[in-house]
Amino acid sequence: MKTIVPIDPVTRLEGHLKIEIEVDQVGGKQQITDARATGTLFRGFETILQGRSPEDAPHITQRICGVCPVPHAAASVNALDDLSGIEVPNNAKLVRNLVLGANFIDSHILHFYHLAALDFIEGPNMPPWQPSWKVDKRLSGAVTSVLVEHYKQALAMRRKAHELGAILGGRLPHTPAFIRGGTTAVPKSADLTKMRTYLGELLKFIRTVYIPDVNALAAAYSDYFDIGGGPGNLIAFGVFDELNGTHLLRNGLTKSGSPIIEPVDVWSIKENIGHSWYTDANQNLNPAVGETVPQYPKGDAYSWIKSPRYNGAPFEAGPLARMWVNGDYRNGISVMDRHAARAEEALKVANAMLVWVNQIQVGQPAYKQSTLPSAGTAIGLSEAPRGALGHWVKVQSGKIAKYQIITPTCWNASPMDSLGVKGPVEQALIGTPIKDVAQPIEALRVVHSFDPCLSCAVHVSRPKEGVRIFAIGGGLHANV
Ligand code: NFE
Repeated sequence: MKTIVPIDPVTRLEGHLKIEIEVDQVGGKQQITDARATGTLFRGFETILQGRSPEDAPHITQRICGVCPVPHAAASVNALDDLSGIEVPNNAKLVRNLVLGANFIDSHILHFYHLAALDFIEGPNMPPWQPSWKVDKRLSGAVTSVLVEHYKQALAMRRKAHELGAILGGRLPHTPAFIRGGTTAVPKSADLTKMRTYLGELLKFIRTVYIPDVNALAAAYSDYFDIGGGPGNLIAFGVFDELNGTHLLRNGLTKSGSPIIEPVDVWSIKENIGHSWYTDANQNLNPAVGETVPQYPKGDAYSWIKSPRYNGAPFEAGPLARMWVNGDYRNGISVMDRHAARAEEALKVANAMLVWVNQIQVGQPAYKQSTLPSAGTAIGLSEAPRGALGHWVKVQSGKIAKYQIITPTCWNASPMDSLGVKGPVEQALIGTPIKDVAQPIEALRVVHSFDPCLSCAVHVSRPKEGVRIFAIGGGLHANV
């Protein structure tokens, strides 16, 4: 007999995600036979940006999310640099890499210890860790105590990553330093010395604590190398400019986990809204001409997230996609491979940051003056910790006429498209064994492995308290 299990909200992620799973017996095994992922808030940032100065975009788009603001600044300044037709000085590339890299390290440590690990280990016997689902916790009390201790250490490490990024970012999480043409930071020798110290501490933690803990979890839950695969299509836009014109993590995509990597053609990206609460007039548009016009309710739509598709197919974005495309990690595509690739990527980025610190030329500029044309279009591609991030901007009469953003969680947690093809998280859930439908922890393990961030994927804009103008889909509602 089929059981429908709603998990609403899914906790230990940023924002509001609802998962509905259908559980049934297949070949004598109880497993997920269908799944729906719902982003339950509307993102208004595209409309907020219209009519603003393009120079505001790096600062406003960072407010999309407190976990990955720096990538939004990076994508946005990439678009504005492109619009100005300039290449920023080497020091600017390095400063941007270092601030973004600090955000990656912070985010990856956060994800493993504070968001995902508690699906596998029992937290301390007090709120907010209890009550919890008591099912399939395989690690001994002694190993669990060590991991809980590392959970606390990880908080201190995240603070260090923030402080590291703030040295040249000015402050984090939302850096004011990323501007068109470069950065506001003027690196000094003392800054570089401080950064080396922070990086030494973070590298030690990644090597001696984070990666061994992921390995310990992987050994105890090795069946999770066969659970949560999804469509097997991986996409990466490329990130961290090297001074030789390449990226530390290259641009590319692969279909069905093939080792053959193709370059990403951004014109092959379209946002399907067949099951998203947006008007059907805007079906299947490339983000360069995309629209964000809400329509709620709408037929059998079930999410505020659109469905980005590449040549019509869903793609997974994230550390595993980047590391696979780059040739650094090709063990497989699964729950545990996502954790392993994320930890390996943290090490790769931290090591590269030491090189970038040494490449900074004190006294050389980190900013190049240029003029922003009063009209034009541009694309800013980057990578956030959770995956491929794109900003598409159109400027008219010196103001933003159109702005579209596709975030990693839009790729990963997208709903079914108009052809009935489900998004990567939904596909990854199907086939997952479930021991106890009242405590479907296995589903959470699959969802969390993607590190979803619904703040990035969907947002709500809210006028002042008491203002009665907030309407979606034609209805008028009091704003309380
Ligand atoms: Ni809000 Fe984000 C990242 C972006 S995910 S965390 O990483 O962009 O959609």
